[in-house]
Amino acid sequence: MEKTWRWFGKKDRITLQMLRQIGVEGIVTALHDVPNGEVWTSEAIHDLKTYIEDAGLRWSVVESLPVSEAIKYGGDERDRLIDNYIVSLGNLGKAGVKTVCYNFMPVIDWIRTDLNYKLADGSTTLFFDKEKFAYFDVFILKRKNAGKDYSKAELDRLGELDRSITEAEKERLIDTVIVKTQGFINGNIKEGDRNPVAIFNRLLSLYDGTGKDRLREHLRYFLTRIMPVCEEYGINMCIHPDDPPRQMLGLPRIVTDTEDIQWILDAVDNPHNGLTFCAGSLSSGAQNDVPAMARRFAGRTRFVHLRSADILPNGDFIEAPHLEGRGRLIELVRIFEKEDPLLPMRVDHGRLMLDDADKGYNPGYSFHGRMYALAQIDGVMAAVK
Ligand code: DNO
Repeated sequence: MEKTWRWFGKKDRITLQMLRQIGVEGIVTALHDVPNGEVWTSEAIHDLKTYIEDAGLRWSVVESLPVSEAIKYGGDERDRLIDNYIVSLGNLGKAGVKTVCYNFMPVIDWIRTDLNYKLADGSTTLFFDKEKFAYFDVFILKRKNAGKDYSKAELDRLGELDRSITEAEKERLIDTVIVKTQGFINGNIKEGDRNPVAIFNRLLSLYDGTGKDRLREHLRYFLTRIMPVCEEYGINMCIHPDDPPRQMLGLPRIVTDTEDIQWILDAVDNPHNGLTFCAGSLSSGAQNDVPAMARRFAGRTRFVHLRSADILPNGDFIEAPHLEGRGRLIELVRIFEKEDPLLPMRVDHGRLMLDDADKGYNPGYSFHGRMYALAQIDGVMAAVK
């Protein structure tokens, strides 16, 4: 597979020169300064592409070209926003950047409750605590009908937690769930926004009455409209699974398991409608047998995220070391190397280790942690080959 790395643009403290030294071949990035829904111009694409190529690398994958909320909930501006999306895709196609990762998660992208979960060796990883998240839902958002999603015993425990939690802990939870994890990728909420909870609740209300079937239809509509430009330029769209892969906060999620992915690939049965095989997201769902899914969907996979998770008996999950956990990455490397030795792959997330901690990296996107994982995967690839 092609060794790629998610790089956040010219402002990223991890420079392209550093990435060349650690064996990275291709760059995964986006025009992070362009607000969601606006056109990616040929000039801006050309500028970033040249910058990457001047460092001896190539722009392999766009992650992400964000899908605006109105496309997902089917708002009035939907067609205008899809028109813009088509123009951006055409501009990328003309520049020769032809693999585009995106997701179709309403309002909230990936969800974690703890960005610095301490491991015995002193490094830290990312963690999802089911109870803390339920607390956020019921006591902080105060979401209508949230109580119905939890058992009586769970609600009792939340009540207890409410008596002991401090204001600072609440603030940290809000900051983690809807600001720190979302700000750098999603555009809905940014660092520094006042009252993120109110913004978030307003966004949630846009999906009142939108269930799984409707969201699926909106995805089908979107894909059907963009397929012609993808065919014209040979662009492969790759949808990212939901993370974690299940319904959250009363929002529908439609990329959670084998049945969902099969539905999407069949709904628009075109080779340009492909998948980002994110082993990390899929492995945090107990229903998913990750290698079996890789075997089934390898032919429509256009991009791979190598990361792994472990699910704890109480339903919490933790991001596991890359060679451990439910992601079964060694097996995946075998499957994908055989399918397409040029398939772009990036190691996803890494621990905070050595001097990563105080560098202000985006959560999950440390330098040493990811470099360590990349070296492990590099070794696995060599052995498999
Ligand atoms: C977080 C990732 C997400 C994901 C994008 C894809 O680290 O799982 O940023 O890559 O949502 O669109």
